[in-house]
Amino acid sequence: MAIAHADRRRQPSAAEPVALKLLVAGGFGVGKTTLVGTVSEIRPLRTEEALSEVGRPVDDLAGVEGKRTTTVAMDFGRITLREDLVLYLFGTPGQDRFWFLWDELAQGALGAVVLADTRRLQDCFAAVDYFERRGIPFTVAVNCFDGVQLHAPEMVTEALDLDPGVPVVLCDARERESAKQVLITVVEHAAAMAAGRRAPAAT
Ligand SMILES: Nc1nc2c(ncn2[C@@H]2O[C@H](COP(=O)(O)OP(=O)(O)OP(=O)(O)O)[C@@H](O)[C@H]2O)c(=O)[nH]1
Ligand SMILES: [Mg+2]
Repeated sequence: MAIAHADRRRQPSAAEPVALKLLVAGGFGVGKTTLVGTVSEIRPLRTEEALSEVGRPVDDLAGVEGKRTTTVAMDFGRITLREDLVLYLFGTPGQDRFWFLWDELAQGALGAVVLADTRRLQDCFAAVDYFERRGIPFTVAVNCFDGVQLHAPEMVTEALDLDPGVPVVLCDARERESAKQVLITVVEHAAAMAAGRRAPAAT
């Protein structure tokens, strides 16, 4: 009887959603905080500090001249993709001097979005390297800032020297549906990678 009882308790109830952790990474000022805020159904936690005159030589504002603040620890948001699937989003700080926080944030992450700005594609190299090295499935999402010529996803794959399986999508971080589609792409890619690892192709 005691065993049967314990077994029953181990079954996840249908009403209990699965919670997954995703990271939103990328270079400085690519729209990470914007994306988390756009999709989050709770008021996102932000850790913004004003950009200062002192930081001017290192904080490259080309293309985002209107930017007044920067993330110094993380962004946090939540979105329910389906009634049985909740995503917790952790936006990373974009500036190199906060790299030490990434290992903490990456713990237990199912996958990641690497946001990129095609005007400054090189700024996301470090994030791509980071996830490749750790085997964390990621998707590159190109944030299409207004008035900027779009590059085809294939060109981004080539420029970033991505493995052919890594999805590249175009998005607008300010549009909820667009941002949500990015997250769905990451979850599906991570699920496909996990399935591939469980059942390696017969050699
Ligand atoms: N036109 C346009 N502006 C955007 C878009 N996404 C973000 N922005 C603006 O770009 C600036 C940078 O956005 P953030 O979301 O703060 O960028 P971030 O990646 O979190 O920046 P850090 O945390 O400092 O690295 C802000 O002024 C946004 O309003 C977009 O898709 N189009
Ligand atoms: Mg930010």
